Amino acid sequence: MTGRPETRAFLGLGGNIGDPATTMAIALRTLDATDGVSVERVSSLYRTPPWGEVDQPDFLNAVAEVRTGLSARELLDACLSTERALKRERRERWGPRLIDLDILLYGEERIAGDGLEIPHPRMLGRAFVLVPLAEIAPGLTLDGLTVRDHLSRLDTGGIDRVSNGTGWWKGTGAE
Ligand code: GSY
Repeated sequence: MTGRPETRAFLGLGGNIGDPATTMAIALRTLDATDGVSVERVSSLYRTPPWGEVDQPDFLNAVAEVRTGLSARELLDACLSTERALKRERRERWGPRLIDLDILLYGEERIAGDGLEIPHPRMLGRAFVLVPLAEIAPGLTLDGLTVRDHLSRLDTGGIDRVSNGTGWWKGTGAE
């Protein structure tokens, strides 16, 4: 408990090295066990064609909704330490990665500076973010349009849902 009112935040997860589904599941369980963070909803897992540097393996992507009493900065620190614990290695800017854990939205706040930019500046142009976000929050409004509407403007070709459900991260064998 932090004493701060709780905020609903959305996190984007992605990876394309090793076993990204397991790495992302461990990341979500680590965050859920963090004081002041509760993972409320998680999208299915999606296989997505690489954006940016296209000569690399497909990614797995997902989006999670968390309830948190942490500030945006504290939530970012929790994401970064989770990434570090998973021995993430940053390589090329748009290249392969073990796991990426990004804050997409933090309530309705707009934050810029000190290493934080929320809403995530590129999220509305990325189908690999909006497809899983639209699964768990289709009616959420951003810049006057719903997530569903933003998604309808993007090419979703090559994106496939690869989990049977949304329990893939819990480590119980349930998908
Ligand atoms: O944070 C973005 C990492 N990334 C991704 C990704 O997560 N998914 C897909 N499909 N392409 C990507 N390119 C980069 S960089």
